[in-house]
Amino acid sequence: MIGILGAGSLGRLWAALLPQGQVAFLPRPDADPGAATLSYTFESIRGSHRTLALPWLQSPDDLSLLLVTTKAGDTLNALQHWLARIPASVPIVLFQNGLGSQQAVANAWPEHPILAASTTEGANRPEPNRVVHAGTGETWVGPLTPAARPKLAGVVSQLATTGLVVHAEDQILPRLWQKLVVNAGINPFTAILDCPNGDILANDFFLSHINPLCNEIAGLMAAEGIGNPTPEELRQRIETVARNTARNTSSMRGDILNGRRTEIDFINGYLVQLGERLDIPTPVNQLLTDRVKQLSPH
Ligand code: NAD
Ligand code: KPL
Repeated sequence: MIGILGAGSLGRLWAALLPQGQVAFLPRPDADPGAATLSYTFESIRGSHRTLALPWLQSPDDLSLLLVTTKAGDTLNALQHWLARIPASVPIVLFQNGLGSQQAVANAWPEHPILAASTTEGANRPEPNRVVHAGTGETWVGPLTPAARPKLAGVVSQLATTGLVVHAEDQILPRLWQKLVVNAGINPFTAILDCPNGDILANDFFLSHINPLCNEIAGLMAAEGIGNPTPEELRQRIETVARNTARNTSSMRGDILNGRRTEIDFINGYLVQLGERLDIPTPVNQLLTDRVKQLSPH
């Protein structure tokens, strides 16, 4: 059985596309113990609809793979509740955006096969029981702990049964950084300016902060040995994604509009903490983190 911890937009997307009968959700500790299944309507990328009723996991012993699709800030707690009961051989794939939560999980359970995924699939939940596969992309999966290395090929083939494009990636950290750069350069601006992704590009606040932001990130990447991109290359990458997703509401703006906690601590906030460890000043990341925190509940 493939377990999914975090029955939100992304978790329900994978659950809808994995072979039915082989997938179950792990309940929240506060879940209604009486509910036998989780029902929702799934709208595919081609616009077709189907209604699903997926079971809650009966026993952790049944798990062959666990996908963790909680938000970054919930992941450690959510896993803490389950990990003592999950057989130590079960691969655990972390789907969180940003950085920091993945390392925290790998450090807490170094003997487990822990993997991280970076995905450009997009899913949202316009109503509580309606999940939309809004954009299709690619998913890279790679090991975080030594025990995950021999599991990588098997995990990738299980995920590929969805029909989504899934790649094995030995060096997952640089992949996670690539997404982090894009999220750090788009998400806080859209949240602060309360605008769709594309609208940041002509805004004075973005224009006055993007170069110093990219300088900070390039300095951190060089110090961490994550390639050696120039600030200009980072800016181009950020602006290309903002143009390609111009009408999107970013996940961070969406969180603020819905009164939810954002993932800022794992995006620009992670870069601030890394800067403190490496003695590299990060005033723009700090400013963006502070401004987003003023807007969201913590
Ligand atoms: P979401 O808020 O829709 O889903 C998270 C789910 O986790 C919620 O249903 C919540 O109830 C559940 N949860 C929280 N604590 C839990 C616990 N202790 N036990 C069990 N469940 C718990 O978020 P999402 O959009 O699905 O995103 C999940 C992660 O995936 C985020 O880190 C996000 O950045 C990343 N991501 C999302 C997408 C996407 O398209 N939605 C794409 C790429 C990456
Ligand atoms: O990943 C995203 C997000 O919203 O978190 C981007 C790439 C900015 C697309 O909206």
